[in-house]
Amino acid sequence: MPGLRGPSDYKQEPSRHPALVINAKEPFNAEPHRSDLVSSYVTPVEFFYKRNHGPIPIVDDIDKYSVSIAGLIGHPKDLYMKDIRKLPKYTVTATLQCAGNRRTAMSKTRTVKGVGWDIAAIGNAVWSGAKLADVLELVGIHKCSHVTPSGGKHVEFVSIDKCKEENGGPYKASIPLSQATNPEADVLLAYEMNGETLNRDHGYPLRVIVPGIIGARSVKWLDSISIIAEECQGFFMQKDYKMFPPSVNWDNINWSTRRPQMDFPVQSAICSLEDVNMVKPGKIKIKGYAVSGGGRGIERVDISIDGGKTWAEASKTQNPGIPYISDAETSDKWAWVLFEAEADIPQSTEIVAKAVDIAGNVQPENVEVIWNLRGILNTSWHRVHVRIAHSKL
Ligand SMILES: Nc1nc2c(c(=O)[nH]1)N[C@H]1C(S)=C(S)[C@@H](COP(=O)(O)O)O[C@H]1N2
Ligand SMILES: [Mo]
Repeated sequence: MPGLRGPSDYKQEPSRHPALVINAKEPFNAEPHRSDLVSSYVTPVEFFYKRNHGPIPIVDDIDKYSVSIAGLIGHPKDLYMKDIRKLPKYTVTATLQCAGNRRTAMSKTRTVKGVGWDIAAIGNAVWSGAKLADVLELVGIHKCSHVTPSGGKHVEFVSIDKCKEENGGPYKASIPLSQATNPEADVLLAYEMNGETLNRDHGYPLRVIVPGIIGARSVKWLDSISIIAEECQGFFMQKDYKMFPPSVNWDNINWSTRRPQMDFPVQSAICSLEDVNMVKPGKIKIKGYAVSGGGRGIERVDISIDGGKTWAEASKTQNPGIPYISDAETSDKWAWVLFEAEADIPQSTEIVAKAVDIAGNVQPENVEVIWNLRGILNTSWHRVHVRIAHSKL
């Protein structure tokens, strides 16, 4: 692709904030400290987790950069940035979460394979760009289509980065055509993040944002779009990011038995406390995030200060000054809520958070029952241990 290129080494990586916790250096995978994650509703770009599978691509000439759209359609087309910017610009606040978020805690039950993430492989940003539904209309695909006349049912996004899992080929993923062409699904080809031009780590010059599903489908550094009959056959759709039952191990795994994970379940985590914090006896603040997939709002966040025996409800917020209502038009349906509770901690204890979404889905109590060999979707109750530091009189 002229204008955009994927390097084969790590000599030209962008600079990153020194406060990030680096889980892997090459490819670069990092998350903020949990306490930095909940200091604002919108995650600052420098504190937004970075999840890469290869070296970061380079734009040599933005005027030459184009996205080709081809496959099972009548009129293939190359779209330049100016064509994409000409389409109506939409702004969507959406939380992106890596399916591997909280993997390290799952590993403690039984070893799992993958980058070890704490609880901050998640972030909430304001994304702006063109709606994919509008882009696809330019190549003759109507809004809310399930299939194109020539049998296209999926929309594949192909990048330009060199990934070792793809034997040096690019990262790719697909979503159903019905989601891609549904304006209400808010799928974007985004060129801005938090009101600024997308930076290299997050997909400059153009990335896909698919709200409400695992981050793996929001392809960065978009090079081409292909309308295909079956879902994408790439590594990250077929040999990764699938959820297996706890009985499946590396000796008996059969990848084709499971669907690629798309939607994510209800999730929450406490970010104001580390495991194990020493706190003074008395009132402490318990703050964190809660989010669910599929645009399902958060109905409730329950907090326990006795390891899950008794519970109290936390308060929830999104935008300052606007009360959060789980299914209201005024709420950001694709975004997390931040929660807060105050509690008196008389003795050393386990503090627990669990969220409930508007469908009544609740996080599972234990990680053991959802353990899976790839360590994805750890949404078990989040627990932190605090110890009381008794000052000597
Ligand atoms: N081209 C490309 N797109 C990609 C990836 C990648 O490695 N290459 N990683 C995916 C994964 S697994 C996640 S969780 C998100 C992370 O996006 P971020 O780095 O902007 O937080 O991007 C997705 N898109
Ligand atoms: Mo991910």
